[in-house]
Amino acid sequence: MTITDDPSTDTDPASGVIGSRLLRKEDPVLLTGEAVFTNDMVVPGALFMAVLRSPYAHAKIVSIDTSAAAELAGVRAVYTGADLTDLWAAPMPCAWPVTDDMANPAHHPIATDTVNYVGDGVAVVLADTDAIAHDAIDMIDVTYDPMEAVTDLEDALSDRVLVHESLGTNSSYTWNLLVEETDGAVQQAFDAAAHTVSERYVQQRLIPMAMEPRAVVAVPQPFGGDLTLYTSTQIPHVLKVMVAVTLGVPEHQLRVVAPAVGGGFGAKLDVYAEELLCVALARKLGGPVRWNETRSENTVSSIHGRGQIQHIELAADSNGKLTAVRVRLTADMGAYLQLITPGIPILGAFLYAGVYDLPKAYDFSCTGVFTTLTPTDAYRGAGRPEATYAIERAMDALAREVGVDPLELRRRNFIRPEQYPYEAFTGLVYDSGEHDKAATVAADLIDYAGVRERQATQNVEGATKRLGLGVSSYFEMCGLAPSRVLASLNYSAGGWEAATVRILPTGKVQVVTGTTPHGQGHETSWSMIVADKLGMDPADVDVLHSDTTIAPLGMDTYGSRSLPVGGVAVSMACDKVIEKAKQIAAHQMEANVDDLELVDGEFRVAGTPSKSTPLAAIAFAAFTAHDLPDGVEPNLEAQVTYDPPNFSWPFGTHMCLVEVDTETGDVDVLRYVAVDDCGNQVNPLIVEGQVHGGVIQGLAQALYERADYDSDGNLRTSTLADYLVPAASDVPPITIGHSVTPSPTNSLGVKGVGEAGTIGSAPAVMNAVVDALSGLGVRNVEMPASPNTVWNAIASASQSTDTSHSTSGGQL
Ligand code: MCN
Repeated sequence: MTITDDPSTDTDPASGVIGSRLLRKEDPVLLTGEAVFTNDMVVPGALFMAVLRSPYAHAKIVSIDTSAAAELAGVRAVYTGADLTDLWAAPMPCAWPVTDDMANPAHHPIATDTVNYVGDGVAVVLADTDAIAHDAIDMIDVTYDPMEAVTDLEDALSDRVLVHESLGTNSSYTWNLLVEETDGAVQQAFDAAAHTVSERYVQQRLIPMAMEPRAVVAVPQPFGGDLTLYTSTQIPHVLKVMVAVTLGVPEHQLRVVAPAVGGGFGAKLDVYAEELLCVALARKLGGPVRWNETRSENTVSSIHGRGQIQHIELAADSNGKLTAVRVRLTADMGAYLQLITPGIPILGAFLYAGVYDLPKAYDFSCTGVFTTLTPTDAYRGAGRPEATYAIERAMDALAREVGVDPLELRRRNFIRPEQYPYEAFTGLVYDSGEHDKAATVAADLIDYAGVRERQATQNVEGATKRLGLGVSSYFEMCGLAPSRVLASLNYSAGGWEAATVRILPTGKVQVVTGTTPHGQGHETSWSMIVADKLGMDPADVDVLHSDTTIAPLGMDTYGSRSLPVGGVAVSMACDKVIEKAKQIAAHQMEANVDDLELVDGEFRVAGTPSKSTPLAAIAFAAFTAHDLPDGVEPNLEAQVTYDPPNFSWPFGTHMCLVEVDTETGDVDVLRYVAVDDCGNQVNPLIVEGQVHGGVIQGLAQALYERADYDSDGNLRTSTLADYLVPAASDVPPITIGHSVTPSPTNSLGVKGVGEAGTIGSAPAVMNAVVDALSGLGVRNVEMPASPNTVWNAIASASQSTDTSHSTSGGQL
């Protein structure tokens, strides 16, 4: 793997700690194997749970015989769904009922009468060891009456076979967003357009594949009703509320802790059956219960991502300036609605016009459809990579239609810097952006003009190694808040975040954050924010998180929200602490509060630098409380709960250079350039790490990964031998460039970056692949662009002059 950076474009830390490339505090324990993951926890007396999973995608459960399993030595209990119905106070939660009439079948942690996907839980065993529990589930005898599987989205839409008979339909909901300046503006724009394109793209299902599968340990206290749930989750705070509601556990007696998580990528932003089962069974039996997911189990029992069929139409004037966008989506919900399943495509609904200046002529509709496959839910980017893919692929199609270079077409359409803050067609206000600048940095880094010249000489008739250059300009809509805007989308949670900053008597600092880092480096970043504010060493700041007893208030980590919401809350809490400390300092220094300033960790009287008191001394004085001004409480601590005024809108341009071998279909990524503008950067090293990981995830969707099902609903890619996660040797050279356009909506001027790489990359790669083959008549290649798929696309293009519209079915 070669990852190269362009140091000339690094953020220059003008002063202080923010902007410096501090190594992550989190890494030593992870790299030395000292970190404690949930499954590392030693819990004496815990029973091990194993789940028997359905081998059928769709079947009635006729009978279950658990007698042999129950008799196995070391087995403590065996339960079927019917045995456990009394434990559920409510069905498993779906927190995003996107429409009032959304169909949502009741879903419990263990099936009772039908199974609806391969991997659906049918029975559980509790045993003295993990091995005995797994042996025992093999001894449970289930008689199924198989039904036809529903694996094709377009077939599912026809309701030929119903996934849930009681619903009478496979459609969960249809969500519309029609924005028109005047009635019929969209159709009028299409009627009047000089150019139109109509494209169909398939977002294949992906398996998130975090480094660690999931694990759960539920520990009830021996005396009293308190219970601690340790789990590999991104959302301990949200989970706590949901466990309380679903199981009827008194919330004040529940503590949820996320030890080292091992990556989540959205898949651990959920409330899973096994979490509810462990808590319910630990309470029922009065002792600890634990569960550890195997890798193959993970491929069917943790959520999948993407899974959409996208139809996008663009209308443009004779210069290629967009005049209307129409989108029709069919989104695969899988068998059930998990925590935010139905909302994922809706998160993309606002981005199908990308970074372009579109008049009020936008027509979006999405239908969520049930299939007999593993439920889908958030996967890095969650709706936004899908939207970006569609608009960016369609912009290339439009460029071919208009007959201009794809970068030039984008430049004609970019929202211009002077239009910011920009009220978009949807009514959302984009905070800041310089799209042409980001595109120019990217074009310079990849030598855009030079590559176009090389193409002219290399991609000639008969050439078997063809160069392709792909462009993708994107928005990453993140830091989703304020809460009242989320309410208007029917989203059940808020968008705020909480932070406490506590200066201890000796001057060291504790930060308590409601974010739940699981690879994003918040301990480092939040320390840097505090160090910068208080004028101290980041090593003297400790960041506490991921435990609902230590950090009772929080909304957790997803949607690239943690810095623009949680990090800003930390900064605001620092301001509050400084204000209090200033009052104490003024009192002690017999100075006017307004004359004091905090410089390099000490309060100085403006104009009299010799008169100063260290912040640490003020902290000690606040602790002893011997001599505080009237009305000032002891100790230095402040809490802030911050609900931002707006989303944050990072953006950027990615470019990819590929060489495609037309004889083998092999795609070789020669260069990759990512220019991501996330406003001011707290730690450019972490930003780059986030971008690298994200780019590789998008590249993996473009070239390698696909959850491949047969028509009976069996997952054919249930091991890492079949599901092609890219290896380090598959990763191309990545050049990172930056542009920095601060957000005007928060005091740090920051925007999120956690999903940017994933959002920008898949369309850049696929546009490059299609660009390489455009001389052969290829207009579309489906993802993943495996050698076989590419070779077939070339072969069918040679038989047909127009392959721009795929005619494959609705299987993802
Ligand atoms: N950062 C910065 N300056 C900026 C923006 C971000 O220094 N202008 C830093 C932040 O301080 C933070 C990190 O970058 O340390 C990411 O911040 P942010 O963009 O706020 O994103 P979140 O922390 O909310 O992370 C969520 C995001 C998502 S949605 C997924 S999915 C994802 C991702 O982060 N999953 C990950 N990155 C991951 N990285 C790892 N290792 N593992 C995962 O599961």
